[in-house]
Amino acid sequence: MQLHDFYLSGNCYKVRLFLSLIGQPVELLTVDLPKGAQKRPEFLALNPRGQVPVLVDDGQPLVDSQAILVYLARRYADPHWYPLDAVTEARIASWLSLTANEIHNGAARARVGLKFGRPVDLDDAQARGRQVLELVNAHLADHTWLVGEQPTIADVAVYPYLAMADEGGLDLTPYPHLHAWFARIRALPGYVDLPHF
Ligand SMILES: N[C@@H](CCC(=O)N[C@@H](CS)C(=O)NCC(=O)O)C(=O)O
Repeated sequence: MQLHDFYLSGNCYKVRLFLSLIGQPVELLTVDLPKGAQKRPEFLALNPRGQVPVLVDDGQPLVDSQAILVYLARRYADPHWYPLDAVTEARIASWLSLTANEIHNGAARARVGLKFGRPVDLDDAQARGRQVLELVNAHLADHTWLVGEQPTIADVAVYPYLAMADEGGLDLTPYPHLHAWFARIRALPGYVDLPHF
């Protein structure tokens, strides 16, 4: 199994974290995003979207961090990570969607603007980021994990960009339930630390 990876990417970290949590070895292949390696023909042949992460397993390329979590959970992980129950699956899907839309366009985009110097509407991204921080903090006031009684891929998908939201200029101090959840995730066996600049 190989992961086409960029260390500072939260989406790549998400996959590295889950692989480590489930004890699945992987070969990391760095894609040099600052040099535009993700737009070269050989990479586009693997992922026409021109983005990392890409997981290659049994010769099959799989793109998009949420899709990769689904694949890894179904194929390799203990069922609690992605239970086979229609309501639970739908609830997990809703958090994966939140990650791909509201978190991507909020906390993640603000971080890309401040840390990678990309042109973004910082005020808009931070406002979206704060909305999600408030939403997830409120949800966690009476939930240990985002869905159900055990950690699932929803926690793995949502955690990275919220835990790194300060790198997008968002103040994390007003969200005690988020901090308690961060601590529960960091205590999981196999946890690996967030990427640092
Ligand atoms: N929905 C995708 C988003 C992937 C994504 O935005 N990847 C970024 C790194 S975090 C990337 O490759 N950016 C380079 C580019 O778009 O040129 C996922 O969750 O994997």
